Amino acid sequence: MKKINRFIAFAAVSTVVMFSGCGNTGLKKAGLTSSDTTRVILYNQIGYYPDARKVALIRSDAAKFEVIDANTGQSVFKGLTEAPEYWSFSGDSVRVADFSALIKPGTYRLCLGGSAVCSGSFSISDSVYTDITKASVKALYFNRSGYVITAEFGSKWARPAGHPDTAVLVHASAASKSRPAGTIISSPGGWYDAGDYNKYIVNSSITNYTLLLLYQLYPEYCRTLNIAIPENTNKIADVVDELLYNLRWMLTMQDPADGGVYHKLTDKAFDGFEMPDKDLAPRYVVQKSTQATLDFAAVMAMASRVFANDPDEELRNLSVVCREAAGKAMEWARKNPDILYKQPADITTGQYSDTLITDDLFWASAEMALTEDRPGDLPMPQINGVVAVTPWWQENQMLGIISLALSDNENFRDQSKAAAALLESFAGNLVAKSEKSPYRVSIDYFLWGSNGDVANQALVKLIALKLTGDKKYLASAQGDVDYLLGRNATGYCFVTGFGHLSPMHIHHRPSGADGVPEPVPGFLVGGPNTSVMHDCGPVVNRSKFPAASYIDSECSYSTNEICINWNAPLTFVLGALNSMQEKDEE
Ligand code: 9MR
Repeated sequence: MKKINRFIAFAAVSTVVMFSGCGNTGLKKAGLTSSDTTRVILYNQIGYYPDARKVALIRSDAAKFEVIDANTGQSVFKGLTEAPEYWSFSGDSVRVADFSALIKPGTYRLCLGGSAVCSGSFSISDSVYTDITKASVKALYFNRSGYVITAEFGSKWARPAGHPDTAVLVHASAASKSRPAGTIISSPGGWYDAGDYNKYIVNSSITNYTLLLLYQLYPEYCRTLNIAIPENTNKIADVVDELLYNLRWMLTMQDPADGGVYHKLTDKAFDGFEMPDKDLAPRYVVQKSTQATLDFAAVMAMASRVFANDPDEELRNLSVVCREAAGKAMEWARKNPDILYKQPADITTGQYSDTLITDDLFWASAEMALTEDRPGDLPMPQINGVVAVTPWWQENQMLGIISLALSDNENFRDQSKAAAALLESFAGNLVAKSEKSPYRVSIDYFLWGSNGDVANQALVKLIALKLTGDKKYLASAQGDVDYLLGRNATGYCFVTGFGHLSPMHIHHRPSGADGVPEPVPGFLVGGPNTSVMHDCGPVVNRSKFPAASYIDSECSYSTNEICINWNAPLTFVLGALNSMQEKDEE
């Protein structure tokens, strides 16, 4: 466990000073800084672009608020809060404080009228999300498996390499004629999935797709996004270098003999909270599954398309390799359409299993048809039959819809139109939900990884914005960003290393074992939900309200773990916003 207690860490940056009178005047007269330790003011702790919608939430009776310049204490905006609204998911009532009209760049705090309760500082600036976007990509670098994190790139989070994965055992469940159980294969690289040291194809697929999508839509922006990773000086965009670290590992998970893809590469059981190089347990590739093979085919087909005409020769060459790998995987999946993943008795790590894999089939079919330019392979009824849901690892059909909707291949005109209509209608419903929600977000279900769902809803809205140019999608996506960065029922900015109240005790083995008080930065934690109420033991109680049921404790794997598939949509959303802001266009 981290040595710094959360309360102490927070108290160090803030002190509550309550006195009568307007916050601004009082603060100035007293020459004091005060802050809202009781989390009455829920706000985006990083900030906003000048022209963004700016909404904070107030959990008190305050009828008036003002925004002050954080440096001078001068009041720059005065407003009235809206009537309180009760949110059944958080069990509390909040008032909207809208200060969208404040557009002047600066550093500010929001104070409640009639008291000295003020938020911490936040910025209004054109480059407000630059650092956090870079950090969200860098977090994946920190999770590289089989890789030394040097002090040059990792500063205090430097660590030796662990899990070379150059001698991995074929588990009995994965045995084949050419690779009987116990065969040793090499499968190095890739990212650790999360707080554990295992690598899973299903989750890698959606994660890699999401980052490829960022590069597909905003290649110029990606090329200017400089991240301090060792590949920084090569000609490839850093975010692509980072995603290649995992994509190349994925390629090694395909059995060259038949095209089938192993579901995961793993220890037999989760190990303790130790550094990667201390975990010397044998590693296994486990069972080929149809789900993993279809997801693999989908992301390889996508990668092949995205890199096909890249200015970089290495990526164009990789495009050919990915296309071939996708084709072989699809062939295997056609021959083996229903091999569900079944956790072997001696393996207890993450499952990423599913009993319904029609979504995976649709996603792979759509990506393959686009890559091979075979519209006939994707008849219209298949698209019309898709049920729109927020994409996540278990229901990934919308990824195929996104690819189709964005396609400019004339041969897919009908499919593309239908996909765009489906996506717009779904995104429109999300916007309508956020407009009605007291917390101004679309999320109305809280599963393990709810923050990933919020980020993916923002992603869908930004795709709808791209397709239509309608700014309502942008305003609603901003609400999702605000939520993730602090305007939520817990008051936490959910990205490590950012905000005034940020997770300190994440369920992440390196962060727990490295002796550094601060967690590895740039990770989005899973967030509130009630699916596992007692991951910290029977005596630790969490809120029964799902949107508030979060605890910043290392033991809370169900709310405070980090995971590659939650970071990827955060990177997409922030990157897309940055790119649009820089170019001032959709
Ligand atoms: O994100 C996954 C979540 O949807 C599941 O409910 C949960 C339990 O199966 O597993 C989560 O994924 C974990 C994976 O199994 C192992 N690595 C850590 C992942 C995030 O907690």
